[in-house]
Order: sequence, then C-alpha cells, then structure tokens
Amino acid sequence: MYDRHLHPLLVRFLEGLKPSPFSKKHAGFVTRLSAAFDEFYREYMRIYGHVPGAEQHFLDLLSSLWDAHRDRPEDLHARDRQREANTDWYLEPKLVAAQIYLDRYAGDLAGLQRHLDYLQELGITVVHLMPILDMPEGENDGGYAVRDYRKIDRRFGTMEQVEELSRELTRRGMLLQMDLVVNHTADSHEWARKARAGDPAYIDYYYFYNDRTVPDAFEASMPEVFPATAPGNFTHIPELDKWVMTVFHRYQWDLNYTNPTVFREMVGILLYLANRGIDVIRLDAVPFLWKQIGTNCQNLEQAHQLLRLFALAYKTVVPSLVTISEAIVQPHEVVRYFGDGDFAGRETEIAYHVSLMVLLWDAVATTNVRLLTTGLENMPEIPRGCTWLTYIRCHDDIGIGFSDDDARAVGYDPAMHRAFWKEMFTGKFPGSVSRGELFMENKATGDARISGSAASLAGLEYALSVNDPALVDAAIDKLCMLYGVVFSYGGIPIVYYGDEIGYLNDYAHRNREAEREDNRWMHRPIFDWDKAALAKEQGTVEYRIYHRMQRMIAARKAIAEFGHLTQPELVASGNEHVFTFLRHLGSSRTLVAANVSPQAQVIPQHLIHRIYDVPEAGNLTRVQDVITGSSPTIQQGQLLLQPYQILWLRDP
Ligand code: OTU
Repeated sequence: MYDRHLHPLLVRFLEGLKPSPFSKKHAGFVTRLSAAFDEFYREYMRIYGHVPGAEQHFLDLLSSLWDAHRDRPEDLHARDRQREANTDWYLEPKLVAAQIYLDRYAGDLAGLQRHLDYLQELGITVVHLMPILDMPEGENDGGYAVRDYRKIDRRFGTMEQVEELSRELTRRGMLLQMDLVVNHTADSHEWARKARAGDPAYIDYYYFYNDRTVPDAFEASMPEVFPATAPGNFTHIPELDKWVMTVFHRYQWDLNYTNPTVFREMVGILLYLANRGIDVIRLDAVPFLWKQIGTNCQNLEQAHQLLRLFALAYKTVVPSLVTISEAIVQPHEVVRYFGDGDFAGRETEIAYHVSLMVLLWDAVATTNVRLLTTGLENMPEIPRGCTWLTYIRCHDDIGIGFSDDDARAVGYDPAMHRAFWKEMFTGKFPGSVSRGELFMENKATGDARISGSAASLAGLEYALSVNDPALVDAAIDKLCMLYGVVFSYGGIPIVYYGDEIGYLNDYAHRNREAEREDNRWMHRPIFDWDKAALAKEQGTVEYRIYHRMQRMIAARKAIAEFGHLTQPELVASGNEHVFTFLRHLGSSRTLVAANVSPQAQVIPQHLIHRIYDVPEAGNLTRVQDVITGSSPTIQQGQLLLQPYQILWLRDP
C-alpha cells in the first residue's frame, strides 16, 4: 500500500486514520505528508522535542492537518491541483495588489462587492483586505488585535461572505489576501480571558511571570516597538497579579510558542482561513515569534524554525497556499524569511521589499540614487520561487531603515542622515515639500519613523495648498515615478488604496478617540467615492494620477520580465540622479530609467543597447517607452529624462 521506507510513526498515524486515507481522494495528502514527513518530524522535534509528550503533540498536529484536509471544499482542492501544475503562478507579472481597509474603503463585505469594478478597472488582481477578523471595540490596532480568528467582525459581515467574495474574485481572475496575526491575540480573546480567570492551561498560552525578575531581564535587551504610546514589553494583570508579555500594545498579548498547543492552534487557524478560499496569507510580525532573554527578541533562529514548520504543515494540506512574511527588518535579516528556497527549507514565498521602499524615499529626499543603488547592490539574491512585495506605502509608518554601513559607504554620517530624513519628511528642511509627521519619536534615542500618505510625502499636499501648478505637476510626476519603479522592479507591486487618486493626509484622525494617539491613521484614508469619481474627469489631479497608474499596470502585465522569474540587474547610468536597471527574461528585455530629481537629466544613449541580447543588432529607432507608447527623446547622443520621469524602454 505504501513503501516500506516510510517512518514508522507516519505508518502508525496513517493506519490509525478514519476514514482510511488510502483512496484516490486523499492521495495528494498522503503523498505530500510522506514526502515532507522526515523533515517535518525532525524540525518539530528540534523545537518541541524536550516537551513532555512531544511525540503525541506531533501526532495531534498531524490529526489537525488531516481534519483540515477533509474540511477543504472540493473547488479549493481543484484550485490546488491547478496551481500544483503551474507552481510559478504567483511570480507572474499579472499580479498587482491593492491593500485596503474594508470599512474605510467600502463599509463592509457587501459594499466591497459593489466596488470590485473600481479595483479591476485599475488593473488590480490581488485584493489584500486589512484585518477584518473579530476584534475588540475601541483600540484594536486596526484589527491587529484579534478576538476570534474564526469569526468576521460583525461590522464587516460574515465568514460566508468572505467565501462568497473569494468565489467572486476567482471568477474575476483575482486573488484574495488576508492577514493572520500570529504573534499575539487581543487581551479579550477567549484564551486570554480564560488565562485571566486563572486557568493554568491558558496561562501557558502566553508569557506570564509572577514578578518583575524575568521581565526586567528581558527588558535589558529588548527594544520597544511603540515607545511613545506603549512603553515597555510587559503589562501587569491585576486579577492574577502577574506580568504578561505585550511587545506591541498592552492589549496585544504575545503568544507563547514554546507551548506546542499554541503552535497547533495557530496552524489550525491558518488552515481554517485557507479553507475559506484565501489565496495569500500575510503572516504579521513574524520576526517576533520567539523570545529569549539576552537578545532583542527578533529574527531568532527559532522564529525561522517555526515558520518552516508552519510551511511544512500548510503545504501538506494546501499546496497552493503562499504566505508573506511581514518582516520589516534589516536587508540581510529580511531575506532569511525565504528560507533556503527549496520545499523543505522554505519559510515564506513572499516578503516586503522594505529596503527598496525606504531607499526610494531616500532617493527623492536627496535627489540622488547613491544610497538606493548601494543598498540594492548589497542586497542578497533571493531563492528561486520566492518574490518580493514592492511598495512605497502601506498602512504602517516608514522606518528610517537604511543600513548604516551603506550610508557610510556613500559618504553620509548615519545619525546625521536620519536627522535629515526627519526634517525632510516633516517639511522642516529648507525647501522640503513633504508633509509627514514623526511616528513614535523616542526622545531618549532620537529614533523616529515617518507617517504620511504617499502623495503628501511626495509634495502634493503642499503644492495644492500654495496652488502652484508647477509644483502639482512635479508631485504627481514624483508619485507616479515611484510607483513606476514599484511596478517594474520585480515582485508583486502593492497599490496602497487611495494612492491611485493621490489621497493626502487625513488630519481628522486626531478627533477620533481610538485613533488620536497613533498617527498612522493619517495615512489610512476614509474613501470618498465622490473623490474617486474625479478619476474619470479629465484634468483633475485624481484623473492624472489614476490614468498613469492604470496605464503602467496594464503595460506591466504584458511584460513577461516584470514578473519575478529573474532578478533585476542594476545598470550604472553615469548620472547620480537616474536610477537605471534592466529586466530580462529570455530574449525579452526592458530597461527602466527613473529620474529622481526635479531637474531634467540625461544618460548616455548607448545604455539603450542593453535591451538587446546582441547590442549591434539593436534597431534604436524602434525603441519605445511603453508607458507613453512614444520614442524616447535623444539629444546629442544622450537620452533625455524630464523631471521625475520614468521610462520603460523596450523594442516592441
Ligand atoms: C505589524 O507591524 C503591523 O503591520 C502593524 O500594523 C501592527 O501594529 C503590528 O504588526 C502589530 O500587530 O512594528 O510599526 O518587523 O515592523 O510587525 C509596525 C515587523 C510594526 C514589524 C511589524 C509591525
């Protein structure tokens, strides 16, 4: 029935299953589990081997996988089979994501159905819904404090509506992406309530300490995520007179992954969500999954082990599921979240290209690409089968996260350069057109991050306030140029909702009780559909941005090399204001050149030859910028770029 090299534990497990797994229907599951088993068991034991009853815990985990496999609806099994036959499906250039706060964009799930056309017209194929699982009223960190992982918050609708949405998106050729907050639960989650009531089994779901001894030992080396509003990493729980670990806010309790039951519960939840039809799951805050005294409690090896275990578990049940590791950390740490790329060593398929994001903002702040190109050159290559999320804005702040070594290498003093950033993006630097705010300024260390919408950071808010058409043009060009890089650099680009029509900062968040203390709400717009309608009216700011974005997205989808089967190759442009890179796949090539400065720039015409395999064979007169569909301007042997212009040059 099965080959005799199977691990005896696996044989015991399979033979004990009811109904018998040895039928055509379950062949995929048995095959995948058998293939992964040795690695799976070994990895599991590395982390939980010392726990009493570890083997039974492992068998319990396998049982939940079997249950999830049997719960998976038939149409989703079919989807899995389709994707198993095309394993590169998420690397294709047709993927373009929009990130959306459902309540702010469309009210609820029913409302979203009515606004899918808008996204589809823009060219969006991946809909990332920000957290909509059941959350406490009042402060809930935008849903990143989850009260019930198996229920949709009643403000948004029901789980059945999510399933409906998934089916509707499938019909439209679109994908559904949602978050799984794996690091912590809300303090009102059932587990937390049971813990608070003194149930020892649930106290063990979290990190509880009787006094300050252990917390103080942790604090000695543990940074604070929200120093201004949530100082310290532990919260006193009066009912128990104990301290619980709360790395983010006091109402977000960190899950204790040293407890194998917690791991099994979270795998069960992940698969439950996948079985509702979600295609892509963003695993929130993964660097924090494991804590150890004496470390900064981020990016620890055990966090990676846990992610490998998660992947082994869900791939066994849902081979088509891909996950995103949300790790906004230093470049050499970010790439570790891909694992070593092959099936067994894989952690997540997708990660945020935080360096590209930060360094693009650096390029427009300094109007040169020195740090951008140096930072990207020093970025390790990523394994085959993995890809980036490319973006310039998301719902979070922008950390001033360039590498100090890179900064020094291009002649900046890192501390001074951070100080420059703070001044530049808050509009204090002489001549700055950016209108952002500092987020979580830590007066003691001088650390701070930046809040603000893409358009406001790019200068649109200021330009409109002084009613200066030239500055408005420049801000629009800058915003579209940044997005032009995001759409072409490689990976899945994110359109952060509202950016496509140039949403400015929303200062009214200060009047909303639950949002007052957290200025990330200034760049989480409450969508105004009258404003969106302006995207259809020629000449409006909304129209100008929307149509350029739409054109770039459409063009991108037809350019095979803009997917992520190959990596971008940086090209020295000889002009420090122009970011130039080549994308190629087979003989298909595109040269991207982006002017990050408010002045016109030139680069040598001969760079165009890079789009030909055999340079001499190139017919320069045929070369076109696919964004505008016109030939590039050549002046005296130089290629001209207008202020903030981006060119996608190819031979069509
Ligand atoms: C994430 O961000 C979410 O994106 C935030 O919106 C949440 O508030 C937070 O988790 C808690 O759930 O520190 O400033 O390296 O950077 O997880 C945002 C990852 C954050 C962290 C990231 C975190």
